Amino acid sequence: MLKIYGVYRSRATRNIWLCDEMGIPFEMVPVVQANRLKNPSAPDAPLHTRSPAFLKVNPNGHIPSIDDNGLVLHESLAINLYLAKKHGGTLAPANISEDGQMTMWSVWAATEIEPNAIQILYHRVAKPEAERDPKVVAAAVQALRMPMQALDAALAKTGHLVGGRFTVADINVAECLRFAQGAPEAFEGAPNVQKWLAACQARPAFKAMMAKRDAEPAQVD
Ligand SMILES: N[C@@H](CCC(=O)N[C@@H](CS)C(=O)NCC(=O)O)C(=O)O
Repeated sequence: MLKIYGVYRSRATRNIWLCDEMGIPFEMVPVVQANRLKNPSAPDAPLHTRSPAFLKVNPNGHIPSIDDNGLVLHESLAINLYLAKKHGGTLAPANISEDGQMTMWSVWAATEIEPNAIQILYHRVAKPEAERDPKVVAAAVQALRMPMQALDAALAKTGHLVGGRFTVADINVAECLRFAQGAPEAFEGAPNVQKWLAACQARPAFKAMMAKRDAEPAQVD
């Protein structure tokens, strides 16, 4: 069975959401972020991103990784593209042109959206209030203006990114953009993005994934 190394409170959500959408059975191998542990070198520490055993799986020391019958892959968005293509169906590219577009949107999300969106997550939601810097959020929101307008225009015609239907590209972009949702101002003037993201997040597979994520304890030790 497909193994997903990671925890729900990580980018593994991207792969879990896709697997739930496509009905792909998987087993979670719990690996937590080392920086969430008080003492990662304690002998009884849970498997984490600096554990020698996990570094054998992913020498980058990041989650998620997958093991699909011996094929080990890293990078959440690449994993989703691989799983969609392997299992086929409407979420997968129907031809090389769609494949190109889905790859483009996934790389776009990783480079044009995620680095700024994650700053919003850190400085509006994740960090303790005393460590949050509103200037970092303002700069990230500003940097997201153009890509957000580009996304809004791309969604105008069909409400989806590729092929006029919900695909792996929607999951990959929506998951990167989720990190920016702590700053509603980043979505101002982008009504198509707002509508599309709400529709993506209303899907039963997304809701099931988020319910499990929210049920996972935020405190790990
Ligand atoms: N580009 C990678 C990023 C992976 C990543 O940074 N994962 C975080 C958790 S969401 C992580 O492993 N952090 C803990 C660490 O780096 O030790 C991907 O999309 O899979």
